[in-house]
Amino acid sequence: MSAHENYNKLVFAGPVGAGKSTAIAAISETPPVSTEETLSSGAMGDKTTTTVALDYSFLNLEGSIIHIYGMPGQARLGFMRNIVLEGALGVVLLLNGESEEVYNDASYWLRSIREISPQLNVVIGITKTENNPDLSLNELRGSISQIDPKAPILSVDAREEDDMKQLLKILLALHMAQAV
Ligand SMILES: Nc1nc2c(ncn2[C@@H]2O[C@H](COP(=O)(O)OP(=O)(O)O)[C@@H](O)[C@H]2O)c(=O)[nH]1
Ligand SMILES: [Mg+2]
Repeated sequence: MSAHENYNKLVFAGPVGAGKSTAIAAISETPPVSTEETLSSGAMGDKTTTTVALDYSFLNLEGSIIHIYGMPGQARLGFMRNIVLEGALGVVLLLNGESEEVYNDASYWLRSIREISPQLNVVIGITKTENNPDLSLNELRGSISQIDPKAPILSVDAREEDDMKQLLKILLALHMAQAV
């Protein structure tokens, strides 16, 4: 029996500004532990802080305690990704749907996760889509089809608890399907 048998760990990944810290705050029952620093070269829009180390929180999802970690988005903290992914049951990849880089980000982040953990379940949530009417989820599916054609892609709002819990439930369902 593994010591981690009942340790349900899920990770939020994605670039700076995708909504990882927002998502973790939205689903947390207690205020999340988070390490933020002021962005050195001025604010990105209205965003003046960014996660340096990681966000952590937990929630009770349908009777199970789920531990949630946010992965640092910055390239310079890329060395931390495999540490944060250690023991995770799955990853919610959040991407900023407002960004011109969203298609590149999708393949870049998926590839990065797959390099560390080839079998890990990933569900993709695209945030801020209301600000980008031209965004095509089908085009996004196309951009990741070589890497992970089965990863579900949903348009979500990271501020909405229900949206974020839906992503977690999809991940847990994928995990259960794998486990049997
Ligand atoms: N419109 C919109 N804004 C969002 C959404 N998710 C996050 N934000 C905003 O985007 C900014 C960056 O979010 P944050 O959680 O700090 O991103 P992180 O760098 O991935 O942790 C914050 O000002 C959030 O309020 C979303 O789904 N829709
Ligand atoms: Mg953050």
